[in-house]
Amino acid sequence: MGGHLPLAVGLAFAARYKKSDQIVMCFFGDGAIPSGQAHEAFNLAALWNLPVIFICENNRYGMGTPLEREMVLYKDVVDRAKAHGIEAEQVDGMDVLAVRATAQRVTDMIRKKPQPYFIEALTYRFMGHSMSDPAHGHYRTQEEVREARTQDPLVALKRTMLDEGTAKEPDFKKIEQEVETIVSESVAFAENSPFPGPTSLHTDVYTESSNS
Ligand SMILES: Cc1ncc(C[n+]2csc(CCOP(=O)(O)OP(=O)(O)O)c2C)c(N)n1
Ligand SMILES: [Mg+2]
Repeated sequence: MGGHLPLAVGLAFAARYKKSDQIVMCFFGDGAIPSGQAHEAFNLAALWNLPVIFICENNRYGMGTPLEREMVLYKDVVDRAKAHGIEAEQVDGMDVLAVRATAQRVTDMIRKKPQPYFIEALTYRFMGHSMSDPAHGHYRTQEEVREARTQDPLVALKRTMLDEGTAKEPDFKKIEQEVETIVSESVAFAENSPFPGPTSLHTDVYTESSNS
């Protein structure tokens, strides 16, 4: 958790070093915010003005712990980034089109003027954190989850698209069937594949040499 933030900063440094116009987009949960490596990453990204967009999916809980029980002086997560001199803004993470517009505007801006940026997407997790966490857990009420479900971003987008006439009900049925097929084929592929051998341990992790 949070271990990839310094990697994102390293990749942004590589983009700068190679004089490419690449931008790194780094996604993580609210649970990563109080971790040490997150703050080291924010500090270096700001200090070296690197082209990395930090995107925090703030769903109000790190596993079963509400944010206000994780951080003293908890208010807005964006303030943590601002404290390191990183420009930051909140977006309604339940609004697909708002997230898209924000991502577009921020990437356009950073391509013109490389710098780190922080986006806090305010969202919610309908399911438990993992298999060991029941659907609503002991840390929140069923009512809270039910209330949040009324804001489901996919349902809301579908409603907007139907209202605006950009898609029709059969279009969604087709997408749902395609997704069902991809998922069941992926499960069958995984279950029918041999277990990876010990020699695969370093695959895509280390490389002996690379000129690319
Ligand atoms: C460095 C580190 N510390 C602690 C953990 C244990 N841990 C696993 S998930 C988690 C919280 C994750 O919170 P968040 O990123 O908000 O994800 P969510 O529960 O919302 O899915 C913690 C503390 C970990 N995986 N790594
Ligand atoms: Mg979370």
